[in-house]
Amino acid sequence: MNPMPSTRRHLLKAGLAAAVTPYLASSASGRVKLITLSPGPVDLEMPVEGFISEITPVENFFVRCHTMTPKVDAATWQLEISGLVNTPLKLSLAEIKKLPKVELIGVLECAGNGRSFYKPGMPGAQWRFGSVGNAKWTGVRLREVLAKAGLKPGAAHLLLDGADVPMGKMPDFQRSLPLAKANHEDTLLAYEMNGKPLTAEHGFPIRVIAPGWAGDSWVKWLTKIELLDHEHDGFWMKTAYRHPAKHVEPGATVAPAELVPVTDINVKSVIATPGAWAKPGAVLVQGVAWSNSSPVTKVDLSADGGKTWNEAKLLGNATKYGFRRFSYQWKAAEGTHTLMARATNAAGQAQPMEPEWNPSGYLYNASQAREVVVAKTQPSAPAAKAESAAEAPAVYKQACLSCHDDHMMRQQHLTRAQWDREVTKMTGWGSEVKDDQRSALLDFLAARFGL
Ligand code: HEC
Ligand SMILES: Nc1nc2c(c(=O)[nH]1)N[C@H]1C(S)=C(S)[C@@H](COP(=O)(O)O)O[C@H]1N2
Ligand SMILES: [Mo]
Repeated sequence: MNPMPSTRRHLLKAGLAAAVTPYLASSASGRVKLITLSPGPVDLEMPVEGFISEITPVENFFVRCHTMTPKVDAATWQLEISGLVNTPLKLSLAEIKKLPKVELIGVLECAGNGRSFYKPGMPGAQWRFGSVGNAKWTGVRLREVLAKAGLKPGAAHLLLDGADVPMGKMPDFQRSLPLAKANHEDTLLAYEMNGKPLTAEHGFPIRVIAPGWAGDSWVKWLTKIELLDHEHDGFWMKTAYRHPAKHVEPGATVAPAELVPVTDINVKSVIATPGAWAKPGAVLVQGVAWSNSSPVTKVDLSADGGKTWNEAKLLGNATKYGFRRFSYQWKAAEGTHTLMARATNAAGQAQPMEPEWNPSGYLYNASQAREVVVAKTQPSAPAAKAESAAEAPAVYKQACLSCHDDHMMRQQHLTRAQWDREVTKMTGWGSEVKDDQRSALLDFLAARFGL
């Protein structure tokens, strides 16, 4: 949707409209308590205990929003198809649902999943393992919708826009999808997730399903498809969601010309159980593995930090794009051990031991090292790190807490130079910081939310 004027009133209204679903912890129902990275824009991640079910319940499914969650009225909602088409169209939800119904099980993973593990770190949502989930999506093939409009010669990319409205002067979240991916039989416009209408947070009434590709292409609250003869040149295509095509050294500065859009996700696995402590004897190691459009064929397990490996058992259903469960019987002796899982896909790609660092921290898939203390009794939890008591200057409250709260800052671990660039990004989006306030603000950000 087009940006609205950046009035203070709009910012306040957007802030109040941020609906935060109260996720409750309950092990009986298989529900886990999602970790709140930010209450608004809503960013929630699934803790590792959730990586136990093949299909992720909607209540356990991570949420990633670049701006406030829009409220869409299904009765008046329309999908507009325009640009290089023979017949520009506006389709209602009922008209879309008349097309052949398709079901697909597929993993949705945020490109930034695992960002918090990269060293050196970078700004952005500091995801650990859980900005990924696997759902059954029900909808229609995107290519069937395109066929209704008929493509003109030269149509090569689909500009996708949702009903979400940017905050302040931030660029609208708009993405483009190459025609070949849009025309793939598995690329859908979904209206259901796990057999129920999409929830507001997951894109009601319609979202894009781009199996095998990272979440940034899975546009939510879809309202517009415009056929273009070029890749869209907005911020979320040309600046965000790009990574170097070749290996770069950690911490390197990479020229924009060296960056390509993020597409395929990587083969990966997460260990759900045991947690940080287990009793000596037989311990069941369980988790899930997933991949891009080349399915997982094997998961190896190590209980000695990667020195020796044994094949884990694959459980449940083998689907092209879904989670694959695994388990492994571990004979655990007393002591501290490092469990690791390493998934391999049909194309022969395997998880690396070292992460492939890139400037924005995308597509992390290094093998997870899970330290487990094996002892008869549970050790006491290590003391939490005390927060620095740096005093907030007045400018912090006015300039930084008007769109979102300090969850956004608390999760970062940035140097003063990185905070400087972050403040430039935010002032570009509408935060007001006077020249003579900037230094005190940066001192505070680096002291309170620094390395
Ligand atoms: C005009 C509204 C607005 C103001 C004012 C604002 N922010 Fe933000 N900020 C946002 C939005 C929207 C996001 C979420 C972006 C996303 O999810 O991609 C964000 C995200 C962030 C993040 C997460 C990293 C990132 O870049 O996405 C940090 C850190 C942050 N803001 C810090 C600040 C600081 C420090 C200030 C004060 C100098 C500030 N913000 C003022 C809108 C604002
Ligand atoms: N319109 C719109 N679509 C969007 C987003 C957004 O902010 N706005 N976030 C994207 C990103 S970055 C991800 S990872 C997925 C997250 O989907 P989920 O919140 O349903 O898990 O939605 C994508 N679709
Ligand atoms: Mo994402």
